[in-house]
Amino acid sequence: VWKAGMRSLDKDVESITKSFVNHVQTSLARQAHNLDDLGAYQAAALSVRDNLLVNWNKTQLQYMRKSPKRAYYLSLEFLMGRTLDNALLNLGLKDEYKDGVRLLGFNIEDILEQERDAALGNGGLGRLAACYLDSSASQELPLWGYGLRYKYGIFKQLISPEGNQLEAPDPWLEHQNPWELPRLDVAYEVRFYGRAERLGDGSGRALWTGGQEVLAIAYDVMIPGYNTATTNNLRLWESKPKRGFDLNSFNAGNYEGALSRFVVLFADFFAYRTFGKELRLKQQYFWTAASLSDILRRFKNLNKPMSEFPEFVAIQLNDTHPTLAIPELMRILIDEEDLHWDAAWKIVTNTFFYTNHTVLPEALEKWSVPLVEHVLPRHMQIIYDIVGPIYFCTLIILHLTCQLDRTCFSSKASVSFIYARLCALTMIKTVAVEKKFPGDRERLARMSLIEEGQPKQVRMAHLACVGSRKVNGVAELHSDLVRTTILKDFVEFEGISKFGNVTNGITPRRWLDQCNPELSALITKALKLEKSVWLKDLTKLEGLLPFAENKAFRKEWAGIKQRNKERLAHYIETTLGLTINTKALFDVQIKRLHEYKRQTLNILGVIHRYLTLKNMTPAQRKKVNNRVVFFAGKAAPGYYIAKLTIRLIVNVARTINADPDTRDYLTLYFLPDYSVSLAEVLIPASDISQHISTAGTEASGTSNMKFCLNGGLLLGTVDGANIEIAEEVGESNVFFFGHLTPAVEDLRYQHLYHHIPIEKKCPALAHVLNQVSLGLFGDNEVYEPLLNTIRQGDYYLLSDDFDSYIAALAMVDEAYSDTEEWIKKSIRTTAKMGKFSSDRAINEYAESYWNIEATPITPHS
Ligand code: 26W
Repeated sequence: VWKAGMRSLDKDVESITKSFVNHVQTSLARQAHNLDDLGAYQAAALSVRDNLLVNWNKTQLQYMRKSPKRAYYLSLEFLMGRTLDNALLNLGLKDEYKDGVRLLGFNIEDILEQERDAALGNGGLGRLAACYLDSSASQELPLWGYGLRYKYGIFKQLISPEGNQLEAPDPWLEHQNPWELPRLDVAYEVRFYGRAERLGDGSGRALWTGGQEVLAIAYDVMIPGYNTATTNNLRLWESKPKRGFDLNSFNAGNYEGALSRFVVLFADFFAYRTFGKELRLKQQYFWTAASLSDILRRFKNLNKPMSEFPEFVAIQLNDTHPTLAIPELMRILIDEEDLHWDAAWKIVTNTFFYTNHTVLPEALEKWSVPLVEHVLPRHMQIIYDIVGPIYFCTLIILHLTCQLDRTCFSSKASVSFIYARLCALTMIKTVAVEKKFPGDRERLARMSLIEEGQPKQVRMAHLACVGSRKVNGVAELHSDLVRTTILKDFVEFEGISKFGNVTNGITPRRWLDQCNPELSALITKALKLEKSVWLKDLTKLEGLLPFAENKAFRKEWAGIKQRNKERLAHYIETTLGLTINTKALFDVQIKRLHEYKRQTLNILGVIHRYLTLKNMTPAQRKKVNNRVVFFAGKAAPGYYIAKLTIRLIVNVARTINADPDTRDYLTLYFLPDYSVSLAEVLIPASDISQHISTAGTEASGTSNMKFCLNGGLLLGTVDGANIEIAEEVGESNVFFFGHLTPAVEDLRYQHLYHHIPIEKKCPALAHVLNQVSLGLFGDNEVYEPLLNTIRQGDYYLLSDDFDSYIAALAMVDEAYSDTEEWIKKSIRTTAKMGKFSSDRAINEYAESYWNIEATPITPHS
């Protein structure tokens, strides 16, 4: 009876309209005749959700029945963007819904525009997580995401009349969210603070009591695969006070006390600057503890011995943010499951995988020891116990070599426990290390999980590394840098095979088919393949190569780029009231504002172009390519220099867009509030995009892949995934400039110790800086702190790369003048982007890291 009653997919227009009208009347309690676009969006979303649920139920049921090994992607960020269009595409119901809502008097495009972005993250790392969810479902891999159900997404960016970034909250859940399923029955207790007392029986076990307990409640988001029934899950945790609201404190005006039982959740990576590091640490623990409880409960349903945990579970740590999962799993296994330390450690180190996403020292997470001790006393003990044996063994050896320094002993480690463990330890390994590096005390200090200082700090990257089965970077160059810089000592200690690379990828569903439907249709026509074939095997794009020689095809290709520019111009006209010259080259740099990404280099290049144009006669100007430069991106609220860069861009735009001498040849726009949805309009419209980080600083970049997939050419440095893009598309199809990674250290040294005044070193740049200083763009003096970062120190090497940057821009102009050749480059670029599908990346993780297999969901189960 149950089976007969089971719902199936709405596949035809009739059942779609029926379910739509049904939701209008029942779920929304509204009348069909006065329904607005927002209501229509909600009804459409609810009816699509019913369809997703059919597949979601089937998928979860089959995972339960077949118990395949599963992978879990722990990420503090998921930049999902909008869901409706993607769900329709993946379900294969786009045309049906388009027709269905039209019959009811609506336009699908207008309905799609109603949806707010789910912006639960900051940038590349969060969007990567979203692409990986799409790919894992599309590849039928049993993977779940775990994250936080933030009350506020990343802040909304406003620009003041002076050009300053202002931040406004993003209460994205204000209107109800049709894409989440509250699971009020899935709840776990999470403890903070309190006391941890070792049992003192030599077992290393402890009792953690007291403190504060909160509840983690699950909200599920369905993740449909493209053209498959597989529908995976993203589970987001919300926090609730455990025993009701503290009304007494509340009424006494002690709001903070009353609220302290919640873990208020902010997506903003930098919110902790305002709301305290303690909040961020609590968020991290809250989410990892809830996720682990959930994973363990699912494993226990299998009735397998704990030692088999790693055969059924792989946990991916997206950067170091979830690293507390390592001591937390140790705590559960030892204190609650009664396992011996070594057995527990074996399980842990076969379960976790760690991906590093940056080598910038200021972005490597460290937690102060007193803070961890206060919030998570038991975890601090465990971290010391992880450090202890390695540390003690080596110390004993150092003692034997008469180098023992008593201050090295950590008072917090349980000496008796560690001595007990010492006997069991594989001394051979330590002795081998000692043999290899006799008495190398500096190495010990470098490798420690605890950094000495006031206060001492836990180095999360080291903890993630020693607690994981494998470690990887996100592009070849970056993975090399991980191996040779931040984790060099660990490579020498543990062997190189633990340290791999998985070059990032992007989902071609959202980043080509959805955002550029015309181009997708042309590709389908040219390849003579079903769209579903090449969208799932992106290397098929190579079949476009011969079409670069086909004039009629080139015309179609260029026509699409032109219409995408017009679509962007229309969007800007309607949202910002600005008129854009669509007959110009569109030059785009969109990403988080950061000194290492060098938006400053770009804006100084724009000023250089402006000054050059000013010096030309009208006749000379007429020969110059028209150019429209777009910037978009958010600065961290506390990042003064990045905010100043925005202000400079906005004010340069104001001046040059108003200059009658030049405005036909050069205009500039800063588009506020960059988001996934804005990227979807900007990327298909670009002729050239800029990825110009100082060599060795951008781990990978992923928007570079998105632009190239959409036939935009790349202007960049030899950094991150730019290098691999150039390898694929050929260096003749990219515009590279600037110093290479190995030169960077030397150049920085020279800046410090052999300073050459900028006027001498790079007169063109000095001239540009002086014009800004002289107030050409208003705001006298305001920009000095920004300009001085270049005049003094110049850590990101703008003065070293400026001349070659200007030369590269000139090459772009020259290449763009030859329209037919340019279109050929554009076609060839798209054709060679197959490698950068996130399907390829997720399969690499599945095979070489997690050891999980595709688990197809049979439609009739
Ligand atoms: C100091 C700036 C900063 C702040 C935070 C850099 C990096 C972070 C995060 C901890 C990590 C991050 O977002 N890294 C980005 O990850 C992307 C996905 O792998 C890469 O494409 C980007 O190059 C990398 O910066």
